[in-house]
Amino acid sequence: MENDEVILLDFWPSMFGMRVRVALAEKEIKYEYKEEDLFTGKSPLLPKMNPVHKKIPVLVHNGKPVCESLVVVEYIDEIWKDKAPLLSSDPYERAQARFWAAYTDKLYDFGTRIWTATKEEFAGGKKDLLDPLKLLEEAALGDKPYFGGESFGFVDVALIGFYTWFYTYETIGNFSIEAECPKLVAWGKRCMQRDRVSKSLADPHKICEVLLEFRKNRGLE
Ligand code: GS8
Repeated sequence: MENDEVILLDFWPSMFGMRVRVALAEKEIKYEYKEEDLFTGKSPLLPKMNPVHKKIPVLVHNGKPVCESLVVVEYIDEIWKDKAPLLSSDPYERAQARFWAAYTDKLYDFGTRIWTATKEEFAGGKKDLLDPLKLLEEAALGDKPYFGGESFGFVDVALIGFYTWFYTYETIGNFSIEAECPKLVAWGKRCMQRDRVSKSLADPHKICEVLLEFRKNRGLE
């Protein structure tokens, strides 16, 4: 384990990549970060390591690739199981966590609809994003500090990258997620107080800046 070679193929604003970065940080695993600049093109390594989807993130552990962010996070949790467990030892709690983590994937398309929308399209997109966020807040988080209860875990890892995009969705869509989902935003702030989490994430303002530039270039602003 000590001499393991761990490489992460990633792209800085990716909420999926952020899941893996956070999981590795929680486990205090040293790794080599390789940026795949998806704005300008992929390196030949990416399709080699992920021939099916050709997407980041890919974790390359001792030369062997593991793909799909949630699969990677589970793999990390299993391999480095002695430190900071992310999934519960209880099978039912594990099943619930996997269910909600998979549910967070939905947010990607709804979020993308906001930053690729024309101003006229925002209204519908806003509700499409807020509805699943409200459901996550009410049905999965409730009054707990973290989704799994008292400690930071699998669903928190799955969702926290999306939290860094909230600022972009709100700025471009001109609405407040905090006004609609106060407990969820309080959860995000709580997670950000963990150094291992906040240091692994992209800067929300930088994400927004890049996306506003994209919109300007496409004539959407
Ligand atoms: C999604 C990864 C993904 O969309 C996962 O790992 O959880 N279900 C996958 N990766 C994007 C970057 S994030 O927007 C990607 O690599 N896109 C490149 C492409 O589509 O060619």
